[in-house]
Amino acid sequence: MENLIGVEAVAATEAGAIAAARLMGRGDRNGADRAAVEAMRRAMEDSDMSGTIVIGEGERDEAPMLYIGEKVGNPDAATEVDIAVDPLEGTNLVATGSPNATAVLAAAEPGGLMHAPDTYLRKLIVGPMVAGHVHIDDPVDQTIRTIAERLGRNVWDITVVILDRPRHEQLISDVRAAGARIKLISDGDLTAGISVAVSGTGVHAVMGTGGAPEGVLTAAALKCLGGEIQATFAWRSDEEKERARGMGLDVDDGGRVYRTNDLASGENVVFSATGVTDGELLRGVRFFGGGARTHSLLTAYQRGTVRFIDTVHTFDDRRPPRVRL
Ligand code: VTB
Repeated sequence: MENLIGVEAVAATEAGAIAAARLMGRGDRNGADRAAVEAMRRAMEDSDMSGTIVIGEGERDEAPMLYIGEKVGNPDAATEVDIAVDPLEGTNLVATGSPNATAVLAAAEPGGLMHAPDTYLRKLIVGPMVAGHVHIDDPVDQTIRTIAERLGRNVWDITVVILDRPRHEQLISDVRAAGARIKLISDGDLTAGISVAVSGTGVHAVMGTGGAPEGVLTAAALKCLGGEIQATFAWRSDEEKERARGMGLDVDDGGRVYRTNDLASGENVVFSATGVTDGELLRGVRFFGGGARTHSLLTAYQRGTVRFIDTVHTFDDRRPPRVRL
């Protein structure tokens, strides 16, 4: 299953990335998002899987496409999957041409990905060397010290990514006091979370509160790449809790810590991300006369494969692709 779905998954994220990248720098975050959504949905229509969206653009009444519960792909296909998408992670980043926007999709057997409501999660994300050695409720300085030890570095060699939000004031001062470096980002804790599991990206941890849907997608990626996410729900209102209850979640869980396998419990998990704008992990879409080139990460849990896929797309079939090394 993972091989088949992997090909479909990367085709979908590539299509979403190309469509969004066309609108880079236009100041139109909603337009870029819409373009990615439409392109990704079209790509799935052409696919050989029968999918149900479990994480998407929102609930049916608020999203015309890729809403939670929507059936996508080919209903007659033999392979049934649950799908989590973030067609454009970092809409603002594309609107301003800033780094690290990606198009993301994860798939698993039915029930293999948590149906997370659109609320917040408080997150601690670490890479494979650190997984199992930290706890989200430990003091920040202890966590930073453990990360440094596990990576064989000094604390001042550690970089933590944090969403630049007023709610993180205390966290930021704690990380500073612990002596680590911080990268404040305007958006995109999902892309940062994946980067933590890939050495060479210069990102060693993600801390703080961000979107719950992004948390599930991060878990799908980390399940395949190694590394760990720990998260607790951070509800904003009773109404949110009520909706979550309707999705079958225990909202009075006493601050339960959800781990990678709670958020992405599937045995067959596939995760694909394609760069929209250049970033630490992936290059952005590059357009040339009659085509484009994309850079993706495709990983599959059972198979234990991590593929970096460099694809040349030809838009004009009268012109041969201009393939360059
Ligand atoms: C978070 C983060 C995402 O949007 O959801 C953020 O997880 C929204 O947080 O990666 P705010 O409500 O504080 O803006 C993203 O950054 C996606 O762009």
